[in-house]
Amino acid sequence: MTVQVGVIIVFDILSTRDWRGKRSIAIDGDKEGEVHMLKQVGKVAALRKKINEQPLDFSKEFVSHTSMAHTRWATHGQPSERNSHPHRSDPNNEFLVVHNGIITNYKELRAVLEKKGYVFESDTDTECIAKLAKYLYDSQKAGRTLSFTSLAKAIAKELEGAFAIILKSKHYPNEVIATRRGSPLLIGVKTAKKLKVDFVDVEFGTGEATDKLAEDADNLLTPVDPVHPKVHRTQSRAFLSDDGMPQPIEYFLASDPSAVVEHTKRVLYLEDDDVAHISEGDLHIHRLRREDGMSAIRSIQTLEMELAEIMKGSFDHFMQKEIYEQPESVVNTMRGRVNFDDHTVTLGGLKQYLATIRRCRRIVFVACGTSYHSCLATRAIFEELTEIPVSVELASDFLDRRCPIFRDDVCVFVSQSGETADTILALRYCLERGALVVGVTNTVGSSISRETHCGVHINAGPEIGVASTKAYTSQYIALLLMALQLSEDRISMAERRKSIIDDLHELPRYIKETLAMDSELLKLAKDVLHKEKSLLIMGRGYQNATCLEGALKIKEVSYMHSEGILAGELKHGPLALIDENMPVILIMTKDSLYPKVQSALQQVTARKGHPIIICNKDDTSLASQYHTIQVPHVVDCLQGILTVIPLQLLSYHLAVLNGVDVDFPRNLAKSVTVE
Ligand code: UD2
Ligand code: MG
Repeated sequence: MTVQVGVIIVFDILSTRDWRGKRSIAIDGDKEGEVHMLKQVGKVAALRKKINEQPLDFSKEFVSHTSMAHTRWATHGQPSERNSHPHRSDPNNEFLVVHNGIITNYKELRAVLEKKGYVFESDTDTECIAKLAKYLYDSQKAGRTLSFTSLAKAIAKELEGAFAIILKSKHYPNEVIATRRGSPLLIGVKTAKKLKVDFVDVEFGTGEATDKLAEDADNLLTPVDPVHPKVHRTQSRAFLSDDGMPQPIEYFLASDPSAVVEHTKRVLYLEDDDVAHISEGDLHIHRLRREDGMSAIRSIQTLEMELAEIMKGSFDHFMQKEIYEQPESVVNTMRGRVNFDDHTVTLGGLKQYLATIRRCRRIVFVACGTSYHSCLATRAIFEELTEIPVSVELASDFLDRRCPIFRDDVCVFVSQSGETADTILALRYCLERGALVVGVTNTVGSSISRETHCGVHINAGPEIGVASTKAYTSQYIALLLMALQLSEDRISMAERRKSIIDDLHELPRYIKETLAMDSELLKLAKDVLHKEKSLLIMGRGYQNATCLEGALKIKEVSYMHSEGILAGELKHGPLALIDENMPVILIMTKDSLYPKVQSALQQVTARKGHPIIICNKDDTSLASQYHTIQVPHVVDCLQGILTVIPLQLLSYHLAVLNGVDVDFPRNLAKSVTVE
């Protein structure tokens, strides 16, 4: 009986939805040991086109049992064909690997392997895994055959950092290895008939240590599993059908369930350091040794959810998920750009243009909505650090006014999607007038990214909720990094820059602390604000942008009226609104304007207002008299990141309480591609 077996590997579903970067595929050819590998930068459609253009006929059926594909741009190296996965051990493609995560000791491994004569072809951290595989394979004693599993265990032992890896090799035809540490990896199982049992037993090794790369690779040969790969093993119980017979089966290895759900809803999640081996239609899961408390089975679960739900994970809405992603998304914005030890910032996208920007007459920020607020939030620090005059423009108004723009202006266009119509029109307008145009966007390959001279990708990851949250904090940081980079030659700013960079380092921790107040904010929304018709949010200086952004969030997702008010403007009009019934949030963090905000507080309380105060944790004077929301204290120009988060959470809770479809509020679209 022949059993059809297939293994398909899809990494990073978000990228297959044309999110960013580089795409590639490797599949076995008809001849023994033949592997076809195709790589393409750009969208998945571009790879499809390239496949269709091959002299080799890709529309015919290959008798192939395994193939791998990768769709992500990595953290190392430019997105280019050279840097796309799979990476290979050598020109004969003896070992091929796809990888998510970061190998932190890749420089050391690369140095060792280069000494041994390996020639590296890419700038990636991943390539060292393929080279290491070949090195370890080749150094086994003649006549002994190392199983693919033992080899994989030996490789994993040498790797540091976070990884999910898929490995195939012409030495182990029709076999695949999958292992992980710290990065997600799962196996989808597709069979025609029901499975006999819904779990796979974990097979524990004897625990022999496999040796360091630098030492003799002999020890690697400890035959944990010395069975020749070609020899058919007993099939594990799980993959027999109800009647106990082997059955056709397909496996899908992926980093995210959303990648496989269209093929199968039966998935099994690997644990850290599991080594999954697929061969001859059978899946075995191995571990080096048995650990206390570690389950001896991996259960095959059925995904009950639809695609959107799977991507939301344990959150109810994308907006909520994205708010909670901020400790990581801000790190992704800084990753590879900030050196916290020597207090320097390097934005690769601006390198060539720094001198031009420093020489400019003024900087004009142009944006809409939340992106406009991120410009407002960073304007003061830009002016302080660079000493270049900065103006901030709403794209629609900028165009309406046909604002004068000259050759020595630098115009910065900020947009999450990079497709905001008004912002693009303003961009083209400035381009025509000879200004240097700079983009700040979350979307690689977007119109703004392509049409600007240079720019910065904020790398916040895809934002799906219509109300922008993590893109705001990442734009904020990207703009701040720009100011830091532009001012690197100013000795007088050294201390200031150092204190900002030190606090950037602590920011993820502070964001987590702020998110921990969520239940308090839910209570505030439920007990106090939910019943109200309107909410005023006041502050000044760095917090003016927070007030406007907080009010925008509340309006757009909860449909409650809200207004951000510059506290300095109170007595010029808004004070007339204040009485004992008007809900007010006052942002009063400890910076140089604190005394002025104190006087705003007095103006409000003198009219019998009862403001809720967003203040710093170390400001104990307010808590006894007012309802306070306490956020960690950071350097003034970063404080706005921590004050906006409670307002994001509040708006989210108000929206849910009001029964709004949070991710898709009425009348609004994610990318506003119309004027
Ligand atoms: C680049 C790579 C990144 C990694 C890193 C290693 C891209 C997209 N990023 O990140 O994958 O290899 O180098 O050092 O290749 N740009 C615009 N307009 C915009 C935004 C960006 O023209 O609105 C340009 C920018 O000037 C640069 C390129 O796009 O030439 C990439 O920008 P980036 O911010 O992603 O650059 P970097 O160096 O952080
Ligand atoms: Mg460009």
